[in-house]
Amino acid sequence: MIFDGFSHQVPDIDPRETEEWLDSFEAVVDQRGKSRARFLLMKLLERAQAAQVGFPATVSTPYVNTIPADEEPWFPGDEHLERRIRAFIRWNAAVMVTRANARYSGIGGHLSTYASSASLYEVGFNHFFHGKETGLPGDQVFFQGHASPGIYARAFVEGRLDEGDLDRFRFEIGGGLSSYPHPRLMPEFWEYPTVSMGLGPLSAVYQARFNRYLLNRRIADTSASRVWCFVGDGEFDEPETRAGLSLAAREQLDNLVFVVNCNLQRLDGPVRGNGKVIQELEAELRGNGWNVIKVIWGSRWDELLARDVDGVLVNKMNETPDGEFQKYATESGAYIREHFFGPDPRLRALVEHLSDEDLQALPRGGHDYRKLYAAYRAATEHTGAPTAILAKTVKGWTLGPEIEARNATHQIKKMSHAQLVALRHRLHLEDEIPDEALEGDAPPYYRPAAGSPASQYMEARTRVLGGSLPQRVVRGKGAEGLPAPEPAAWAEFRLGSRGQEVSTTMAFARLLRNLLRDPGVGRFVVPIIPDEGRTFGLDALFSEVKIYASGGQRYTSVDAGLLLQYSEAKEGQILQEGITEAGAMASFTAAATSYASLSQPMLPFFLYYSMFGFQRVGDQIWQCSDARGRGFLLGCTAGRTTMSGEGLQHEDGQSLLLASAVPTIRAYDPAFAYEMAAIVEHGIEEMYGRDGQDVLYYLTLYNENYVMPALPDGPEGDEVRRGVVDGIYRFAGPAPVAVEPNGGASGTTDERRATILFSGTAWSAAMEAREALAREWGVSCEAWSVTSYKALREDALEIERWNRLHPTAAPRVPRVSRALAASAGPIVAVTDFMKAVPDQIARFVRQPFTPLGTDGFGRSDTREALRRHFETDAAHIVVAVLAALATTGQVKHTDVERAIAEYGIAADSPDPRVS
Ligand SMILES: Cc1ncc(C[n+]2csc(CCOP(=O)(O)OP(=O)(O)O)c2C)c(N)n1
Ligand SMILES: [Mg+2]
Repeated sequence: MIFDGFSHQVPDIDPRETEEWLDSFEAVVDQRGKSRARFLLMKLLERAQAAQVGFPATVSTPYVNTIPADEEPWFPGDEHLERRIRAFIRWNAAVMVTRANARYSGIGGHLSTYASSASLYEVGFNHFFHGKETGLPGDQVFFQGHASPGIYARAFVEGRLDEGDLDRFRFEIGGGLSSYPHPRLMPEFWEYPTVSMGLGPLSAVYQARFNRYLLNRRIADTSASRVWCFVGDGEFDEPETRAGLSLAAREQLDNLVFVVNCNLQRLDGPVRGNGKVIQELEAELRGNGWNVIKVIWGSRWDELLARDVDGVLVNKMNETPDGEFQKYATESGAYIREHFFGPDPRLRALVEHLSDEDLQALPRGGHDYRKLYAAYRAATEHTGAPTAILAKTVKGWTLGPEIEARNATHQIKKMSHAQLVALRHRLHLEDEIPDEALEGDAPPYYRPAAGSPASQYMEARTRVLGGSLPQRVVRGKGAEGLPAPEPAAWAEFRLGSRGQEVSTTMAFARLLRNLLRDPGVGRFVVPIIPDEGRTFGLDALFSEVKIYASGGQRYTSVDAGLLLQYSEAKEGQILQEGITEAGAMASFTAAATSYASLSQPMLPFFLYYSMFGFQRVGDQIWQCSDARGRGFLLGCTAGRTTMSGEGLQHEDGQSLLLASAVPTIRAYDPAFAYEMAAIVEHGIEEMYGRDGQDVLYYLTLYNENYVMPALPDGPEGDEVRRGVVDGIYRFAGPAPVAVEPNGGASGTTDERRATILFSGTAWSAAMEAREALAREWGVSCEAWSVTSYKALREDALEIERWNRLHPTAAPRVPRVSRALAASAGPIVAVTDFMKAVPDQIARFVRQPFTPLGTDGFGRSDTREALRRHFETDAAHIVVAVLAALATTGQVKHTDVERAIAEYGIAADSPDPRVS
């Protein structure tokens, strides 16, 4: 009981009156039973609400429809035609999957998810979903991924797809219809990838929030747009599905509707066999402040409920677990009469006038078009909170007794001849599908003729609603609408930090400020932070561009009056998400795809602790990439040894490796401010320049302070900048070697050459080693900055492939091989990330290659101790260079041993990867 003990905290100003109320309540419980007591309490609460007596929300209501039958609105559509259209779509969806699996057994597809939700979609398509042809952004609809066959089937019936398209469902190579919603594969159709359970609902919440953000900032008119998100009841178990619920209510997102397809089943079996998923979700959503509309029973139950004067029917509904309801969906009317209505004579009497067939046909609310219309209408009229429609359905509905509500239904991918004949009968399609057409492997599709009443009706509805969905449109692609920043934004980074010690994170914060101040692009920049703004030096922006707060700042900030104050505003620009990388990533995706979804290019920068990016929200990054997002991910406090004082869970040495798996990520590990600035400048140009590419940039940013070098002047500087973007450039040429090498290392200095590659903060150890090698060991090293191993590897793989497929043409040379062709001696590559990061290029250089990196769990200590531990400090670089030279005889093995001893390296200490 949530109020247990609660009233003791409040003074009782009239104990006698209290006693009287409690006594009468107890009398009701004793004499009339618990149901009656519950009913009276509900009535009281309703009265309290009507009288505006504030009271915490009750989170649970009886297991009946939220909208009473007598409050249902008039249905404005043509019910008969809509039923016919639904039948056509149902048929085509089932046939499409069946044909695909006849052609290639195992190609997959789903029959029963859409079969359960056809009415949920159709009421939306016919009456609520706004398209994009009015010039406004329209509605954003997130479809359940596994319902895709039905969405294609509708597009076919509308004439947007043809039979050839449907026959290539899941044959994606060469452009067939994609298994699930993938904008990457079908960029003119799907907008939102949803199939990784939970990501759709999370994205939908933040999309609705982003629509409000753009509206409040007066950047795009999203006032007429609504976000519809179709969610499975099983999908609700994903933490991501639940992750955005409270934000949606807090932000009063009445532009958001969740339609939860409560077919009571997931893949393996019931979602809550022993419980009631609808009741559970109702409580959770109401508890979070959502408006919840339950659509549990179809119209034919209305009459029974009206006659349920003593509440036995509602009681039975309340008490029956989902597992039983699932069973009833597969059983005969006689079984239902016996087991559901049977045990209680009053209940049995209630359905005496109904035949067994009638009982079996008592439908669930999610298949009742009028009930659904009423719910959608109420959802669109509700203000001040998001709405969730909990619609009870049967998984596999209409597909026949072998499929409907069976535990295996999710996996059934084919219908037999007999099952198709039964489906045709159930859908009343005998006139449309002749018997002979059902012989053989390829049951026919059906599309109403152009000009037929069904076709005209669909066209008219689509016209009224502003165009068909789903549809992905990119208007004003590229630079239109997003001006390039002025040169002043970048200028200072070419000069270096002029003696001042700064970090790349600080430099980035400055660059972000410059971009925000840019007269053209500034207002389209979206800084996104999950509660680490201060850590990354962004707190100055709080007062400058303000934190977005839909209701403005309703309190006096504790630091009001100070120069740097925590300022929230309705037109604030920063999305301060709080501690939710998942939420922040969903915001990022909304902003990164806004050039398409809302025809409004935006420039998002999402800054986070690098460890909590690819590792924590990797699937969302993949989703953003699928959605063709454009924007910048900034992995701050990067490196396994650079951020001292955190530890195993914080010290990131793998994000660059994880990033290497995402095809559209450009991953960079800059060492200096001018590198970072050149990368961002190029990224903006690549995303929103002449031929706008759907790419995401990932930059690691460190918090180690050092003097940032200046970019060389003139053409040399231009070449460096090109190298930075391409992934590699020479930072320092061969070091002059002392004539008398200290310690008498053997061999001539001519032979003792080596190349050190560094990235990010590893630059300082690399340069220190280069100096020591020249001064003490007679080895002349050049040093290269590798800003992107990923870019170099991708280029090399592309060229390798080209060479393989063009055997008689002159072979091409990968960029990295060309760059390092003239570099002498072995290569030692040092990074603050795992060794696998530099290893990405090892195959493409001719020199012996030694990576030094930070494999293993991170830990807290000083940078020096950590770099010694992970063997990436200058001493280890020196030893690695000498050891590599020793294998070719330029250095004696005993000299390497001497170096190990001189630097105090414990040769037999455990490998840091496993220690
Ligand atoms: C993250 C993730 N885990 C697992 C799956 C595999 N999967 C696909 S559909 C499904 C069951 C879906 O059940 P529900 O959400 O109730 O949808 P329904 O088909 O019943 O409408 C599962 C487990 C997935 N797609 N994504
Ligand atoms: Mg389900």
